[in-house]
Amino acid sequence: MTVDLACGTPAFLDLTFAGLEALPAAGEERFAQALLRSPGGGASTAFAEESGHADSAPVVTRAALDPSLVTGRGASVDFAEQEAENAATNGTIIGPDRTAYTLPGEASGRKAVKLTPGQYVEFTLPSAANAINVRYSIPDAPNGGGITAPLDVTVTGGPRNTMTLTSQYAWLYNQYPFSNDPNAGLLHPDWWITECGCVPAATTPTPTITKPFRPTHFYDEQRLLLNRTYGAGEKVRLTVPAGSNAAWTIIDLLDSQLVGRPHFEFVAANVLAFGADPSGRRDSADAFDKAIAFAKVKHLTVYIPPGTYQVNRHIIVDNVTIKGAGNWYTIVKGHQVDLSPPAPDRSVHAGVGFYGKDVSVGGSTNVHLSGFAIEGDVRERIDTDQVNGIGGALSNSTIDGLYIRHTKVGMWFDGPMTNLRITDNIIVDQIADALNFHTGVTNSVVSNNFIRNTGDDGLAMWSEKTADASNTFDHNTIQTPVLANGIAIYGGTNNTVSNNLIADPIREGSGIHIGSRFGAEAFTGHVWITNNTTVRAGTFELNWKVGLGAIWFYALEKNIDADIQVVGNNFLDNTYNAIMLVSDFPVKDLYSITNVHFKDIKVDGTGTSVVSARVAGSATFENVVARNVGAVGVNNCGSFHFTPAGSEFSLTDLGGNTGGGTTGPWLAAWELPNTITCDDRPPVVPPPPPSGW
Ligand SMILES: [Ca+2]
Repeated sequence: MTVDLACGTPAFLDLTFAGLEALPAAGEERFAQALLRSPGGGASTAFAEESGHADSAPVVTRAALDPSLVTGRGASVDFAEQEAENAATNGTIIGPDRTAYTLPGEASGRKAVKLTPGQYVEFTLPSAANAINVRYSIPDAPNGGGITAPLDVTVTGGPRNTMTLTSQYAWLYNQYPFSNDPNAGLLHPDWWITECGCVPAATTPTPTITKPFRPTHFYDEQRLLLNRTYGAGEKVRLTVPAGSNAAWTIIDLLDSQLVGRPHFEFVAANVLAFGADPSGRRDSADAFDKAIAFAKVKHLTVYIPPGTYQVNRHIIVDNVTIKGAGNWYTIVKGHQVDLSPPAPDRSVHAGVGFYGKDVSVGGSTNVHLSGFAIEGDVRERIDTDQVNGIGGALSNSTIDGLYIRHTKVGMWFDGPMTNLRITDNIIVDQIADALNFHTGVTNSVVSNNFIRNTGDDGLAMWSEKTADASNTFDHNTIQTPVLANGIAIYGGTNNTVSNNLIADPIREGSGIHIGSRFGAEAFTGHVWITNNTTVRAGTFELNWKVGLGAIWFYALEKNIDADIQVVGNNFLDNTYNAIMLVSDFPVKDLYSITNVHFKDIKVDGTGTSVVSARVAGSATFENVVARNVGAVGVNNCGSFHFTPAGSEFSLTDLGGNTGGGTTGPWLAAWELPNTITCDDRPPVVPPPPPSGW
């Protein structure tokens, strides 16, 4: 979702000052201390450099955590993640740091390894592998647009491969919808910005704005099939050649895996028979269309054999099955095409994508896509461009085993539509969301997908105009969305978010978000948020200048009063609070959040409180167990009237709410039901790393 927080007034700044007079005396001192912190400081430790260590026993992680801490959560994948900061290197470890606009802040685990030419990082394979994926960052060109630079890959006893790294898909700057120009002035000088706490165009003298302004989206990733299979214990060394043109190369992590043989489909409409070019030199779009038309007549599957196929426009799919040889082998790759004049849908660019028919012409049904990669060429965010990997309306359809990168949104659906199953896909390096169910998507499932490095929400349901209903996001892994949230639900009916693993959201969002905003329909029926784990979530909201919760509820445009059950979730290493319920200053007396129920929750480590309530309403708590809590258990501001009746937000203790931290039990009797404890910027106490419960 487009964030709109940068627009308008700094409401929460005003609001907090309004709240100052109501603070208890002890709180005033802490509040004053909090104000002295730098705006971007977050809960992070200062940018620390330390030299890497030399031992090389493999440390396999999931979202930079010991896998035993996240058993059963997130996607089951066929690769092993190893963080560079745990590998052997003669480079320099950067981080930990959770500050937005920094290289460690966007790294998995908030740490990475910085190499200069001649330096290396070396990973020990934990199991047999014939393929790797490297997540990395290299500098932008001085005037934007990216550079390419080499990275040598050697495995014990094997030949040298050289990857060509690129920053052409990385490095965005400035205000929404962002720019590739590091030297650009403000895109919206008439918007309030947090950096000066002012509207620059309306301020005299004009404030000096540091350039590049708000650099972000630093990382990209790249896959490589090795020449043979290497055994466990063999060493993958990534070396920056001494003559590299990149001043530095940051390695965040390595994934390694054993890729199976290509899949062949012998009785099929093979795209090669219709003129497709597996070398990628000639455009294959028309050949794909012909194969699809033939397959429909003959009731055949369309097969795309191993190869790279150039496709620079949408392939329209309806009532067809398309299979590739596997997403390591069959790559459908496009380059961006300028459209002049714009297309009827207002797109000014075309790009590769598989699209169902638009709902205005009936949508598509019975589409089954599997086993190939879609690689786009999207380098900037233009929200009217239809340059998504998958799009349109797809009812009664399946999407399985795709790998999608460098598109605007991996999969963006415009309903109404129903019964779509999306399983076992990898979506990385997106300009915006990985997946969005937009408008009336129903009875659909998104399961076991792996998502990393989106430029907006990882998985979203956006009930604009028509409610999304009876959908489930289950067992997905979402890492390092550089903007917005891991999973966001904007309105809708009877939707479920279960068994997901969400790590390292970076700014203007958090792990799980339930938001009444962006013109969404109301939440009705129930919302079930069950058995998810978040880690290192809760960003520092740069405009409000408060920390967000790992899960946050936001009543901006309507009440949130559906039956919301938050059960069995683990919130680990929360940067600020674990649970936030919030409204916005101009509407704080209009909208409330009620009927939210928290049960069987584990909170391991909060920089500040367990619960932060900055809205009118109520919630119940049962068996919410917390430890390593950095501030008072409940930050209760209500709707900021601070009357003798107490906060406008009430908590109900249903029992079993134990544990706490530096300020005692997290849910102490004195806090109930609605004691005002409003202290929005307490000192952040970074918790110890999560451990077994
Ligand atoms: Ca890392």
